[in-house]
Amino acid sequence: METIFTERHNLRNSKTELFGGQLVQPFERPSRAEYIIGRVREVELGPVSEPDDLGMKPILAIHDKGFIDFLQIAWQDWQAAGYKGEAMPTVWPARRMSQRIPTDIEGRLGYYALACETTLSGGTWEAAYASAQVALTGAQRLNEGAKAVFSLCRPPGHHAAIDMYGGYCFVNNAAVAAQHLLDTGAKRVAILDVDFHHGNGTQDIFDTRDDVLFISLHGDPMDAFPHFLGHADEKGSGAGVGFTVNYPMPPKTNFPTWRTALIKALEQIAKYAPDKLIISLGVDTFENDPISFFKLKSEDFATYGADIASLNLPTLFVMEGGYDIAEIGVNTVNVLQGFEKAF
Ligand code: OKP
Ligand code: ZN
Repeated sequence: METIFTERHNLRNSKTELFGGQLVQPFERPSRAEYIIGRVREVELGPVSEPDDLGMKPILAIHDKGFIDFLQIAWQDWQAAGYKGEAMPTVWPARRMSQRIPTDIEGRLGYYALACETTLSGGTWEAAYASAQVALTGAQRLNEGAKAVFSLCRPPGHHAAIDMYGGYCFVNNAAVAAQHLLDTGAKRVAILDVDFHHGNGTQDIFDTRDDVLFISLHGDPMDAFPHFLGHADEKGSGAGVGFTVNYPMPPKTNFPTWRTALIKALEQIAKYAPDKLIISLGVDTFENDPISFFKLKSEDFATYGADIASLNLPTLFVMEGGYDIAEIGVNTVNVLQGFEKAF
């Protein structure tokens, strides 16, 4: 399997994350991608290629122009305001308040952020742009006939909505890739999100649509980030009713329980008969993940990779989360090898 990767992910290297009331070193850090690419090379998964540059158009096919403009200018405006730390919001347009976009940078941060653990820092936009190109290049490879591709995206994307960033995400890489596939011939695309966290951004982007089936397996939002989306009764709206499916699961969920939900999801995908499949691949379901509460073991990742292969669909793996850095390479590549051996 070919991997798409660029060192430009290193441009996303913020120094702070608000966690437990303290500013700590971010869990989402550059070494994550280095461990993954290291394992890809160690097991000789396949060639590693640089992304092509497909430009801004496919990003703006998903995201609001004002939001993307904001991501590009926010760090400069924050510094110009004289602040010493990294950029984070302190105020939001909460219930019954105005949704007018403020002029002041603090107001704009609150308008465009869905969470404040994720700071904006120099290079963030450049890395997020490159990450989207990694996903888009993977989608192009499927169009050229590849059976499966690994887009080693960093920063991740599934929490990013049309006009909101947060949860370590800025541009929704999987959504941008899905739209690109639809714009280049696919009639239907399925996105299966196996990251521990609910893919609120992806769900929101495709909420009203029937040309993308979105299915997510995740920690119950009653107990886990992003807390305000991902309940089992969210099934899509308008023309999209029935094309959003959520499997929230409780703390300590083990692989047999998780796999039962996966098998149901795979049956729903098979019935939908998409032209292409995108996996939002987070390995923070691992038992030792520092910020998550599922109990998957390293060998389980290979097992479910093989389960996904049984769909026999052209498949794009888009990297999302996973924070046990020592094991992130093994767990991620186990999914890809499990898939390849069974495909
Ligand atoms: C990004 B991805 C835990 C706080 C978690 C943000 C998590 C973002 C996860 N107490 N805050 O889905 O892996
Ligand atoms: Zn996650």
